[in-house]
Amino acid sequence: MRPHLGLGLLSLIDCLTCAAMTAAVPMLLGCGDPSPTTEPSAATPVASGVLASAGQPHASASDRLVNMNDACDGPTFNAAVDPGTCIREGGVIFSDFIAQLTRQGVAGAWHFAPSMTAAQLDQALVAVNRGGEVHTLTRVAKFGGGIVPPLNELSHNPVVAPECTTLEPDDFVAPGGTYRQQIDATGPLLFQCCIHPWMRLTVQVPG
Ligand SMILES: [Cu+2]
Repeated sequence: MRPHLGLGLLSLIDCLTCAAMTAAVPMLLGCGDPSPTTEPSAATPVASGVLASAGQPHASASDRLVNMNDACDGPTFNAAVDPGTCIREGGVIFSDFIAQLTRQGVAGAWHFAPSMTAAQLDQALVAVNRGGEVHTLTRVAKFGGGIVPPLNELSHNPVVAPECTTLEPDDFVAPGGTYRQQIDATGPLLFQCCIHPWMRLTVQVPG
């Protein structure tokens, strides 16, 4: 019955991570009341224009939609990690999530859809969080670990992606939230979730 140790550890470190970032990130991994971090609307230019890139927020019919998916089971995730970690029910229970990660290095229901796409310069990626947990869509030079050490370990991502260490509050996309990322470079662009580092997206942008 070792899950207890594992869950306790995850919960502890998760909460430490959370506490450490609380000053800069009011709502994070479920340590606070969930509230949408990014709620773009026609009247509100997307705050995430402030992202890494200097590109301007730019609504377009040709935006590339990316779904952020997960299958967390609220009751078990909230009990194991923190209340508010997961707002959905009826998915993968926490111990199965950990078991999948332990066995495969990924929990497949936690993914971006699509995981590969193509886009043109000047288009934008629009990520919509369809899951029950917070996710990020963070552009990285190289895929790596995120901000939750136990998940890095279980997913075999020991080297933290530097970009995951400089996240801004609006990089965290709450369930139901939306996040916009302007495409401002060519080549294969890599994006990952800085919480669940096996959630990855590659965008091919021709020159
Ligand atoms: Cu995630």
